[in-house]
Amino acid sequence: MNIGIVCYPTFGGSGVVATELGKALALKGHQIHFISYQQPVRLDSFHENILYHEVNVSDYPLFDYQPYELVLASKLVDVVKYEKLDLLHVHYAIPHASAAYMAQQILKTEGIEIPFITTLHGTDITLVGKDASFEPVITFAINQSNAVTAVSESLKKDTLDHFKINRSIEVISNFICIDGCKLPKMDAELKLSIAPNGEKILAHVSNFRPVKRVCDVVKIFAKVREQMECKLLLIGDGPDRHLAETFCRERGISKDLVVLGKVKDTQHVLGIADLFLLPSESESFGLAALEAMAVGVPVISSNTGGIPEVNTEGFSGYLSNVGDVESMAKNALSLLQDEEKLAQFKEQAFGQAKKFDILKILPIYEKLYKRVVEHPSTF
Ligand code: GMT
Repeated sequence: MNIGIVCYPTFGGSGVVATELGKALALKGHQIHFISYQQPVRLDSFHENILYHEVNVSDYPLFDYQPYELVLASKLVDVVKYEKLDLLHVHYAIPHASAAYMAQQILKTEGIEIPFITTLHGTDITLVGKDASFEPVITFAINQSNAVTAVSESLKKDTLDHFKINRSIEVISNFICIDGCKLPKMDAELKLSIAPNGEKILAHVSNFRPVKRVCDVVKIFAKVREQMECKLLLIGDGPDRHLAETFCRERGISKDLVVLGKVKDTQHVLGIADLFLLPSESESFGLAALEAMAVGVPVISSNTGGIPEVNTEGFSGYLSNVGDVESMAKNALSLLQDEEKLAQFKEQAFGQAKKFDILKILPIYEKLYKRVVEHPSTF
């Protein structure tokens, strides 16, 4: 099949999911065309069957804000027409679903039918989408998509609760590439450089937006550190990074804080961690937690949104109410202070991640693609 994938190219989970899905489809022989304003971060080398089409937004002085959606729609028309695409799969509703709809309508006037699938990822619904100024366009674009998927049951429910949806939404869970049955080997040299005295390592990966509650991450760390030697590894960057750094400086614990910034191969670094912290305010799925579990790292998280569909209480980690840092720190210590239990949870976290193996999810997407191409009317 000849498939166009529209996504954000940045470090966010939706871009990662879109890119990994495209790479896996290409390996199965599909022709994949990524369409975005920048090369997606996880698409950093040549892959057979994959092409990248850049959406160039000019800086014409008349516009204070460049009309990205229009430029994207024009690019989609061009790529669908000249690359003879069978299907568009857009990740994140804003503005990708409405741009795809516009391209579809333009192409229709030229006698070209192109179905599009919208995958909802989270903040497009839970935060941005609920903003009244976006609501009519999002509702319309979701309802007009030829198929809509959500990455968790929780996100499907949120979408149905907050928008006037008059069509079906299929849940296709996020996935992870599991390489073999055994836990991948961790980088012992890296671990030694971060924790030279065998300190336990807590890790957090995010875009450091307020919804991630980075302050809770450092509060949990500070509480654990009162009881035992440990390090906190922060991966990613964003608006609340300075809050974490300031918190640690004020408490004199900065020497145990390691901020790595935007690392591309997060799983390589996560492999040296003992625990992953995800205390988010809202989270449709929690791909970062799944990436941690896939390298055998148990998760201490909040119980919001789709996280309970990923992290199983008392098995792959522990879940607490949003903001309950006492409980999260207690749960973290119960694992870190008991080597046998920690080893068992590491194995179990890996076992849990295997349930989300891409090999299980890919055929579900392929089946949906086939159905939509053969019967494009919305369902
Ligand atoms: O985590 C973010 O804020 C980024 C955002 C995105 O779209 O890139 O992530 C959302 O999509 C991910 C992939 O489906 C999910 O794993 C994240 O849980 C979701 N984020 C939120 O719901 C806050």
